[in-house]
Amino acid sequence: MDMRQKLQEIHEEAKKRIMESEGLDKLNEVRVAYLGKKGELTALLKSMKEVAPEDRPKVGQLVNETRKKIEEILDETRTRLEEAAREAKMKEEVIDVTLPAKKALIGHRHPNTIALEEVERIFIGMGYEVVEGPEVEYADYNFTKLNIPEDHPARDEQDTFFINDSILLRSQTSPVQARTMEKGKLPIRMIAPGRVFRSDEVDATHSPSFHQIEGLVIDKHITFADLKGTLEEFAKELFGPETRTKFRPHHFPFTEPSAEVDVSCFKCGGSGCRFCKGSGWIEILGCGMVHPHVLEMCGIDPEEYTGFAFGVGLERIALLKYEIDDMRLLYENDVRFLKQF
Ligand code: 2NL
Repeated sequence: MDMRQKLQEIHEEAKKRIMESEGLDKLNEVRVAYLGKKGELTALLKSMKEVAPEDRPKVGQLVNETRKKIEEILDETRTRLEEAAREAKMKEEVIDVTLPAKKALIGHRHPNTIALEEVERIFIGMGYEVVEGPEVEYADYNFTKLNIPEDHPARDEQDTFFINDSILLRSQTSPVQARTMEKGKLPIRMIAPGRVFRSDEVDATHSPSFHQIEGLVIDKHITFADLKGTLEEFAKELFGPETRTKFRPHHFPFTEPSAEVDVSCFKCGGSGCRFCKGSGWIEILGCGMVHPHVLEMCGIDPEEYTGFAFGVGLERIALLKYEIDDMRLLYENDVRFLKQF
């Protein structure tokens, strides 16, 4: 058979098979079949000895040309197939940026924390220190040094969680202040925030564990006027500049005289509403001049120094400020509740 015709046939056939190749693997098979060591073109070159010597250069050139042509189509097709494969892969990996993102649930500061930080900010602004102390206390610091004698009803098992005769879960944060006074570094301007415990039934306004912030100022010449001015300023900062305060006589064993403080209702301004139960006033704290006996028991000379103290329920402030009607909501830590403040 004519060499030229044979080569033409191989070329046509190879071209057809290349065009029909569906992937890079198939294409490689075709390349091996025609251009490989045992491929058709190689076989043809080997059969050159059958060609007349004078025709050999011409035939050799033809074989090489055919080889080149086949290589060209192979290259083109490989590029095309690679491109197609790349595009298919891209399509598969495409990111749908319109898909809604997974919502990341973030935590939230507790209303107690927000209220505490607000109270701390106000008193730090007036030069107070924030001091903390143990939740498990000696009855001595929780009661005796605060002028609550052995037979006082506040010591009753009904109110206080005792660990044994002399150790208990503190029922107020005053022991922190008693400890500070005992250290003897005067003057004192401090607040003591923290968890306290009382054996109360749970309801909308009570819990066996809640938080208190107590304040204490001890210096020479401290008077009830200092107490009034300080707490009036505190109330204005906490509830707004229009807030008025009312000091009602009261009794605490650790202060004399003592008072309870009401603030004008920040909802109705004092005219009376559902929030203040029609009275126009809301009770927020207890206070008084530190009892001389307390000063004495804590190592301070009441002839030289006087002082005032006060106690606020943190939960009470949080409930009022954020208009929460049930204290139990503060202890559930439901994010749907917490994220509202
Ligand atoms: C209230 C009343 C009060 C104090 C706490 C106090 C502490 C020391 C000495 C004297 Cl070390 N007093 N604390 C004084 C008056 C009232 O709390 O109703 N708290 C929620």
